[in-house]
Amino acid sequence: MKSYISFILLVVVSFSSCKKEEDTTEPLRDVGEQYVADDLAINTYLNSHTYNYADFESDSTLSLEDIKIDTLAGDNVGMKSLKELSTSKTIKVPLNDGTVVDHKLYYLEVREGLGEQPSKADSTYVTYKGELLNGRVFDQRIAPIWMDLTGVIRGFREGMPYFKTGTYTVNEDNTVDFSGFGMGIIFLPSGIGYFSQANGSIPAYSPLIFKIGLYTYKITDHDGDGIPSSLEYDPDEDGVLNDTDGDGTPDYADKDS
Ligand SMILES: [Ca+2]
Ligand SMILES: [Ca+2]
Ligand SMILES: [Ca+2]
Repeated sequence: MKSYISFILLVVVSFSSCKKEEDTTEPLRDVGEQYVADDLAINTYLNSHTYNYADFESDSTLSLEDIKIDTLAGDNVGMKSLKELSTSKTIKVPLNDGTVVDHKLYYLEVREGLGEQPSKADSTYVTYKGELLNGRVFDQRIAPIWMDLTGVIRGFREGMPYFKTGTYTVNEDNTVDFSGFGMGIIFLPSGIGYFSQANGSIPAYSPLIFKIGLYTYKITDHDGDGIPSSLEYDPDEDGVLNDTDGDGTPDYADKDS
């Protein structure tokens, strides 16, 4: 009986503490202001960190787990910073009020692949490791998986086309050996990540780091109309998906447009 009562109490207490949390939820932050804060945090990180790039120049067998990001201190003084090694790309993020906030994505090629570059509407076979700027790993795939880029966060989708696939051979037992696949790192502000949504161990408003290995890809045609999705998805790159007939279904997934 006693334990029954304390169970009821526990349920009541945890329910009311949940409710209290909801009441104190902060209002949605301004996308432009958050971007300025995120870009500053990303630049501070890029300027103060490096990675073991010399290892990748001399050893073509290294994989994603061998990428070691470290601070530009001690033995690393004199090495190139991540900022010097990376390139930025501006991504247009349209808001509901019709304005657009430009977001910079930074990408860095660890190893140029021997194959081809996917488009942001294709399906890719990838390994990845997602980290926060504080180094905490929030997700990783050591064995490659298929990811349809139209179904992932914008920054991941926009970053992938900078990398190249590898080559592969199919063995007699139907296993596949990949070699010379591209590897790189992307750094994204929260506006092209999860923004205000906390997700698993990712707090709201977190800039994200993804180390990526791109094994192979498939050109996709989501609506099966014979036109590849890459040409129908967002060809003018304004962040608004084309919807020619205005029925709310974007062209790449709309058979009749
Ligand atoms: Ca199509
Ligand atoms: Ca568009
Ligand atoms: Ca449509």
